[in-house]
Amino acid sequence: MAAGKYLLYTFLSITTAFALFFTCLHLPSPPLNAAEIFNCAACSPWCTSKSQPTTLDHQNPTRRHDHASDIPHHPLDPLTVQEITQVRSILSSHPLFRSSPFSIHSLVLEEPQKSHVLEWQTGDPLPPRKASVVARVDGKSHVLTVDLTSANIAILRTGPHSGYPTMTAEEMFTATWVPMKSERFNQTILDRGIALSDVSCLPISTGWFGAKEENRRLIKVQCYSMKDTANFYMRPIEGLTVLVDLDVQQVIEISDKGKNIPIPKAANTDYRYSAQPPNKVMKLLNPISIEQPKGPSFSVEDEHLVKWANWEFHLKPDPRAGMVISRAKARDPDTGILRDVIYKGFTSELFVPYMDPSDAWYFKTYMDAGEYGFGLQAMSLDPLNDCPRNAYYMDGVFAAVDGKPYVRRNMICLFERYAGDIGWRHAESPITGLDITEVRPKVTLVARMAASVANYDYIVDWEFQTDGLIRIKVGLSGILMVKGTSYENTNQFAGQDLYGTLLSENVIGVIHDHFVTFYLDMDIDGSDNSFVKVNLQRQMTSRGESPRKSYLKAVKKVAKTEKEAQIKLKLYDPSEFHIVNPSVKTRVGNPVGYKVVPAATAASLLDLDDPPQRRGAFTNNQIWVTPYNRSEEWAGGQFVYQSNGEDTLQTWSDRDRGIENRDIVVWYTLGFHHVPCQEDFPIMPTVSASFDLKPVNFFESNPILRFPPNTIEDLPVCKAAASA
Ligand SMILES: *[C@@H]1O[C@H](CO)[C@@H](O)[C@H](O)[C@H]1NC(C)=O
Ligand SMILES: *[C@@H]1O[C@H](CO)[C@@H](O)[C@H](O)[C@H]1NC(C)=O
Ligand SMILES: [Cu+2]
Repeated sequence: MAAGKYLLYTFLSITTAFALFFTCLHLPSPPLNAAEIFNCAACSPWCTSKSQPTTLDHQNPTRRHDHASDIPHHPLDPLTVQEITQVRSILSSHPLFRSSPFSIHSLVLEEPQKSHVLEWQTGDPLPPRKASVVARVDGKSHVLTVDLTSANIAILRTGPHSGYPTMTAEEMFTATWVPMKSERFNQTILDRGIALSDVSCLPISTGWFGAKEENRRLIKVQCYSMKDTANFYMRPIEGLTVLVDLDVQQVIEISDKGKNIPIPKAANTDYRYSAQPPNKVMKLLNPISIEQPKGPSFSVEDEHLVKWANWEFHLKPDPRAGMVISRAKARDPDTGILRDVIYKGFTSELFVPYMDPSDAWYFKTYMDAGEYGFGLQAMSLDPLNDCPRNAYYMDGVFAAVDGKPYVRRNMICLFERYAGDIGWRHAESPITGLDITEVRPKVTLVARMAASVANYDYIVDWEFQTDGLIRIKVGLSGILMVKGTSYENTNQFAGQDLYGTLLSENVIGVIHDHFVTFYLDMDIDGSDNSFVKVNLQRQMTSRGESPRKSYLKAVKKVAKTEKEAQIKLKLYDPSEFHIVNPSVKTRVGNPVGYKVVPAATAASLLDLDDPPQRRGAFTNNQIWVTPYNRSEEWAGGQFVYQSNGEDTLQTWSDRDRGIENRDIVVWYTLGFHHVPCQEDFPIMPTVSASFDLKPVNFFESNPILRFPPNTIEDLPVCKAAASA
């Protein structure tokens, strides 16, 4: 879902900064809370504040790391504060930028050629540092490469082309004020009995619905009443849509079709703890946290290189993708060698179409990464609630509209997760006389971010397991985008299509989908890989062959070209989806591989020619495989805003290029159909879905066989009463 921010923007920025300071003062990493000190006084020393691990000083969430002196250490490290400043000064001396006002829509590291990154080893000098910049000057979008060493600027592409760059936070903010430039807008608000000071507006991307909307950057602004609640999303001023020109920030058109629809009441909409009636607060649980008596087992070197158990990977924030995992390698338990698994993985695009064709709703078909910036919308994580104790927090360093660097604190967290699950086990029945019980607890490492794209919150987890599995999970929470209605009870509209569910008096939760498409450049033991469909087929036995009539047979088929790897999931015609390295075999001769393991998901049911689906065509299949091409990273195209769908994963894949035994990229789309229900009001409990990347004949045998079990000596109890 989408939308940046509104009238509240400045206010919120200030409170966010304030909250961080609050955090700093009141949540130091060693427990200083009186109860904790008391509890720990008599216990084994590891849980006192003195013996908290200090080796990972930087994992203190409250560190006020000054990024001014950061320097890059790895070819994939994001641009530093100094580098962004340098790019800005190179740009400002270029004729293109000197003569006219400009806006920077993206300013990120231009990653070196993959071959250079693969050759690079710790200690080598870094490949030349370059920035990739998307800027708008005089109504034209430009894609530039800025070389930081030579100060050269290469202009790669200049508009016009289908679509516009990601909006800047500044223009989203400005757009929300534009309606108030209109006397008619003000009058409409007043006519509905709402004070202008109570109005909060959202900048809503317009999608694309034909030629009449082209050659002009547009946004639709819709508003809410903030009176008596912080959850203004539940108080829509329904049917009022202001079409705004995003470049000149002027009202183009006001559509007002909801005059008779009441503003839903404020009662029971506030979700803040502080706003709950004190006598109704439910303290049903004791506080909980995991214990790590010897400290966490991961380390983060040079800010971005993560080492944990048998994994190593590079992790960085990105303004568009949110979080990027690169060069993920797993250590082979037999040889001790780090083996390539993923070259690069990230959230490439989202697609969130609403299922209401009426005037104020039809255009709500968000593509959050390319339109709003999935990383730009990721707010600071809340220590102890968003991520557990001992988490490491990574800041995002981004460029503002004027090219100046700014820091988004605690944007990503990294932590070890023990959820009480089992890594592997076996117990022998007494009849064998063997008396065996062997169990290993499952501990994983999670890299997490949470994007708040206005009302909605997307939690993205990359969870690494010691057995080689990687689980990629998306959690949906936050607040529904709701529609005002005159109905107060379901008995008032029998048989009528409301496009959703009545959630509360005058509030409809509109049906919608969420699709999240992941880019997965798999490099299994090297770059040249193949994609193999392992189709499970019913095989009939021949007459008299067996008491059985049928069994299942695995039929392997290597996809030779892209179209053979356009996959729609089918429960009654199931397949496994392997990415293998045909040149590297196990001891017994299987090609080493990983498989994509889908789980509960949803597919788009929109008509393929519906304009939103043309733009979101990357959701037409759940899996795609393309040959590696560094220009093909964003599934909805580079310029997604108002794009018409001519540059998507679908168009690339339809070229049907060869994908056998070469460097390939796998794309996976995770989907949710969301039919809102009353429990989603006034804020949604998290709903999650995931998929796995799982080793398949990658290791010679169970890679965690030799992990030791837990013993009581490893896990002393902090306080006797604590476990009672
Ligand atoms: C509309 O109301 C706002 C808030 O009171 C005010 O700042 C603005 O000037 C008004 N617009 C017009 C055109 O009167
Ligand atoms: C790489 O991608 C770009 C953008 O889709 C395309 O123009 C180009 O033809 C592609 N190159 C190859 C070799 O497929
Ligand atoms: Cu939803």
